[in-house]
Amino acid sequence: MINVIGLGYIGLPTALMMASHGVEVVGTDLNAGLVATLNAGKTTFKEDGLDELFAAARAAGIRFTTEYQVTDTYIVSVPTPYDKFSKKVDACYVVAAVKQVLGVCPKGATIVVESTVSPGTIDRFVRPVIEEAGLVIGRDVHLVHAPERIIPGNMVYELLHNNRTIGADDRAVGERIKKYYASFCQGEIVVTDIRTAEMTKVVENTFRAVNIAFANELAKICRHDGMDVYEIIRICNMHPRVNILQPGPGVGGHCISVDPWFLVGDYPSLTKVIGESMRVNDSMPTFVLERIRAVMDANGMTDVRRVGLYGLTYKENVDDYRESPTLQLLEAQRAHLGEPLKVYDPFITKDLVPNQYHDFDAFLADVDLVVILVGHKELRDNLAKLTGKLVLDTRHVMPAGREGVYTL
Ligand code: SAJ
Repeated sequence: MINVIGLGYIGLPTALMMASHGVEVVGTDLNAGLVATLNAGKTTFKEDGLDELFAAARAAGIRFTTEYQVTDTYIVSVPTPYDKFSKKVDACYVVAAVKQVLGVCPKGATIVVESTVSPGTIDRFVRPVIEEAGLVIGRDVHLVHAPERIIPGNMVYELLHNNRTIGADDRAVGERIKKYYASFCQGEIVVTDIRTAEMTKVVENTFRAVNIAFANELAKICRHDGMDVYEIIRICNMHPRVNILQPGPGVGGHCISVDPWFLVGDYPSLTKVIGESMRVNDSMPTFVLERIRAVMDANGMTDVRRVGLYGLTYKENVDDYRESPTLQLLEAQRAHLGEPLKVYDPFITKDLVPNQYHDFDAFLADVDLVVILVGHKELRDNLAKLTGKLVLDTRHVMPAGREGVYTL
C-alpha cells in the first residue's frame, strides 16, 4: 500500500492515478477540511479529467485521512516554498512530513519525495533527520526522489504521457518505485541518482523561466522603439533552430516563478543569467502598470476607476492564482497608494481582492479600459464584448489592427 502525504495539486492527482490503476492508496493530509471535502466526494480544484479520475479512484477504494499510515512506501508531496529574502528552498514541510513518516513506518520502508526541491536538499535536510532518528539509510529507510513534470491545465493527460525521472540511492529500490509509477505512466521512466533527479527538475523550470524572460525583454526593447514584438517573434520562429516563447504580464504559478530562485539562492555568484532573468520576469507587472498609464494618457483618460483587469489566475483556464502577475501588479499598485483597480476572473468565485467582480458583463459595464492579463477561453470566445472599449492586451489575444487595442 502507498501512503501519499500531501493532497494538493500534485499529490492528489498522483494518488488518484495510482489508485485507479490497481495500486492500493491512502491519501493523507493534515488539512482536515480538505480531507473532509474529498471524503464527501468532491475534488478541491478544477482540472480537465480530474473529476472522472477521482470517481475511478474512489470506485477502486482510495481512502483519505489526516493520519499517517503504517506501510512500506510513502510518497511525500508537500509544498516547498522559498524564502523570499535568502532565495533558498524552505524544506520545513518536507522535513516535517518525513519526521511524521519515521514515527510510524516499519523498518525497510521507502520514502519517495515528490516535492520539488533544490539540488542537495535531500542531503542537507532529509538525510540528517533520518540519521538523527538513529536509522541507517539504505537499511532501515530507503530514499527516492521522483519529481513530477505535469503542467497545470493539462495535468491528467500529462501524468499519463510525460516521461519521468526517479532518483534513488539504490537502483533496485528505484526500479521498485518505478513499477508504481509505470502502473499509469506511459512515458519513459529514467532511474538515476537523487542529486541528478533534484537538479534536472529545477533546471527544466529554469530553462523555461530564462526563455520567458528573453521574450519579456524583447517586448521591452520593441516597446522602446515602436516595433511589433509578436511579428518579430513569429518570423524568428520560422528559423529551424529558434523557438522564442511569448512575452506576458509576468510569470506566476508555483513552479517557474519559484524554482529558479533555488539555484540563485544556492549559487549566487554563478547564476548571473538566471538571476537577471528572474528579475526581468518580476519587473513585468510594473511594466504593465506603466503601459496602463501610457494608454490612459494617450486617450485622455484620467479616472483609474474606469480601468479593469481581466484575469486573476496565473495563466489561462486554470483556477490557480498563486504568485499570479495580476496579484503582483495589484501589490505594486498598492505600494503607490493607488485606488485598487477593478478585477474580474471567471475562475475565481470567492472574494480575493478589493473591487472584484463575479460577472463579466457587470465588470465591462463599469470600465472603459480593459487590461487583458489572462487569455481565458471565456474571453477568447467573447471578444466582441470588448467592442467600443480601450484594450491593453498583454497576452496577444486580440486580432491585429482593431481600433483602440494596445499591446505590451
Ligand atoms: N508564460 C509566459 N510566456 C510563455 C509561457 C508561459 O509569460 O510563453 C507564463 C504563464 O502565463 C505563467 C508562467 O509563465 O504565468 C508559468 O506558466 P507555464 O505554463 O510555463 O508553467 P507552469 O508553472 O504552469 O508549469 C511548469 C511546467 N514546466 C515547464 O514547462 C518546464 C510543468 O511542466 C511543470 O510540471 C510545472 O511547472 C512544475 O510543477 O514544476
